[in-house]
Amino acid sequence: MTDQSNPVKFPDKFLWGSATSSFQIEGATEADGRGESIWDRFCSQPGAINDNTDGKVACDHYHRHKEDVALLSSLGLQAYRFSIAWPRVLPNGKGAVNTKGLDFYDRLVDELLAADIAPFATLYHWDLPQALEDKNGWVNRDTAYTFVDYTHVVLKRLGDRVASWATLNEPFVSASHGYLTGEHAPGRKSLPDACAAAHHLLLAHGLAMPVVREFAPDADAGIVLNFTPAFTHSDDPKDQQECADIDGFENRWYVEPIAGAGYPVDTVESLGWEQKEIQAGDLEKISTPIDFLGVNYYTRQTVCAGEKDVKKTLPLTDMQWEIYPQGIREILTTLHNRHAFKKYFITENGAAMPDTSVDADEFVDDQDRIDYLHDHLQQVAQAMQDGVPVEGYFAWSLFDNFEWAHGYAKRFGIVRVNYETLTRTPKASALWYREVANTSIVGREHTPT
Ligand code: IFM
Repeated sequence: MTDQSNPVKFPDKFLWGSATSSFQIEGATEADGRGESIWDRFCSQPGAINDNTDGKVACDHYHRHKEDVALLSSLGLQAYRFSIAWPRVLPNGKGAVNTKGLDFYDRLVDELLAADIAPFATLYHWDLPQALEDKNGWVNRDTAYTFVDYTHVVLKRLGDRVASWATLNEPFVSASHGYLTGEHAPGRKSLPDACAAAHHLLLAHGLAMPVVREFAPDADAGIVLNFTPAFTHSDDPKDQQECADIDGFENRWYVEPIAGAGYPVDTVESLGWEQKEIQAGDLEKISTPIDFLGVNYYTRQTVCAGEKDVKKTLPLTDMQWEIYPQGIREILTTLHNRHAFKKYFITENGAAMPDTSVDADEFVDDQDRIDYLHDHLQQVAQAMQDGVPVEGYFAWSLFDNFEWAHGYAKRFGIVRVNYETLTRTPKASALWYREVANTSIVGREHTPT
């Protein structure tokens, strides 16, 4: 462990932001012509969401975006990462454009710019139009081309004002949780389908990149991937193999084709993926150079062949995820040594915590979340000292919000949301983070004013 007691100063131009996604905060799922998404359909299936909730209201950001931008501004944040809901823009996935849906993002972007906050947009954060899932979703190659048409529509309208575009958020989760384990929408369970979906997601990314560049020549264009390092405590070759397979399936499967190295051969073999979906030229398209890699990091995983629930030895967040701050440095240095992307943003990092200490004013004194953010940021600083060009950090999440299959039970926000009144109250972590954003200094002694 490095000594984390000394405050660390980040470069002045380092960007401090916070992140959300459309389905998790917007609500208004039936407003102004929005079409149905796979998450609306999934939530309606009994038992799919642990607390039987849905995204109909969420944080009601769709109606409160002005207030929310003012909140970002009061926290002194310089960048805001959000996603665009495909079914709000194209209710049937393709064809007729819903102008009112686009108008919403237009207003949001203008409000951010007026507040001097750089808009970081993600085109796809898991809310596929249900109409496309009805045609086999991401398992259907056509969905990749339809994504390009959607990108066109969005970029034509917003390409002149958004600072940074990410095509996809965490394609691993879309493919694996959506098509293999079924714990996420659309709730399907097939390894061949998950492999096909993963390939078509990556193809969609590669095909959309030139469109982003054409309509937003001055913006950065890239993709956001999640990384969960895999460890084993044992020297047993079976455990080592399991570890390499999991690393291949979750971490290397996406970044390696993007970096031009193709799919990890060892993992392709051990999964038995026949690669029938790969057509001539696909890998070239997928490896179109990116301006930045967005890195989402939360935890590590410990692996033991044949065992599902390996004993966790580190302190846990409310997601029961081990807190392993040095993992963010390890991931960044490994990625940079292997692939040397031009630059990196930490596009998500944060923790669900129990938030039990809510006072009468709804203030949450979440020292545990501050510790988490502090310790991870110190490791980001170490990675930068190691030579990794990291240019910004987005705390996940700005708000408590809809945490997918967990519903509203897990709170990741630096700002508390009361789901009855929809009141937003900055937690202690938001005040601490405001100070960080103001000074670019990350330290424990740094008490918020
Ligand atoms: O809430 C999610 C987010 O949508 C994608 N990355 C991980 C977060 C926490 O689970």
